[in-house]
Amino acid sequence: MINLAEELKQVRFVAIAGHVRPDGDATGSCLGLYHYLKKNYPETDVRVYLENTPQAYSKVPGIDEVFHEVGENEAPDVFFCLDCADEKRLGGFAELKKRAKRVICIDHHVSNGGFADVNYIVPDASSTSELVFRLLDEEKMPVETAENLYMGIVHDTGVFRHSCTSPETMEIAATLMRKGIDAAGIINRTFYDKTYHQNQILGRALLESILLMDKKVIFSAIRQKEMDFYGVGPSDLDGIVQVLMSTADTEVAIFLYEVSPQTFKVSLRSREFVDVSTIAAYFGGGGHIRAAGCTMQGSIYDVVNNITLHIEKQLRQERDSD
Ligand SMILES: [Mn+2]
Repeated sequence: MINLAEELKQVRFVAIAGHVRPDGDATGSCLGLYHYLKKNYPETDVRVYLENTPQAYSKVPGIDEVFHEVGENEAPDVFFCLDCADEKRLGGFAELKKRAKRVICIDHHVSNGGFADVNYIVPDASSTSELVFRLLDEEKMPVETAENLYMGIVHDTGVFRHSCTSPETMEIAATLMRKGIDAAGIINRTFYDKTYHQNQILGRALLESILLMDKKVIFSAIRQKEMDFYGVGPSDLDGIVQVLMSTADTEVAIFLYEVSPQTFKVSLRSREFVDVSTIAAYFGGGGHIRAAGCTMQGSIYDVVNNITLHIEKQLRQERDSD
């Protein structure tokens, strides 16, 4: 475990960054740590770096203080790299890692090989936000930190539903609630609420979805021209794969969206047996056992065909081992 007080002794500039296309956990863990350090280390210059965050996070405490670019001469004494399985996931903020005197990585991705000077990696933790919580002194935690960490846990557990939700996760959530956060508001505003257009494109994805492999797999895809028609971008498609996965009796949900001609971002979810992280890793992506993603080339048909071969193989092994 990391001793924060020890790490931050006489440190002047601390930078914190999360992964590209920040989700609730990347945003929540970064801003949760940010508010804690700002309150307890007033002499230290603390900055958070994230790419643009979804509109749904507009009320998240500290979101307006986030930097989106690295300044020319910014060289942190300590750099916290949160929720990133590898250096590539930092995107443009990898520059901070390069310039930093000391790099501390806090993460819960299975694929994280430990690329920092100090690595706190716990693959079975619900979220990076949960891991940040474990490093902080409860008594010194401002409510803004509690709000952010709660958001991170809520998002990565799918509101305490996914199998990564442990009794300890619930205990941490309870502690955060006691800090006086607006728990229901955070869940509704940042997780469930959708704009009208986001709901329309979700409806479209559901209408066009197809059951494959004896109804074990559900699949849907959104093309660029459909996104243009509804006036939405990639971040508006968050959560679609989860709704597909809620189809009873399916084991895997596959959701694709087109990023350029013949190139698709692929999101994978599984219910119980299939390890989608190894499938995503095979195609150059990564993630968790039940939630992973990658980018693939070819027609929609090619992409789905390639993925289902891997699913088929895993399900066959599962059957044979019975
Ligand atoms: Mn995470």
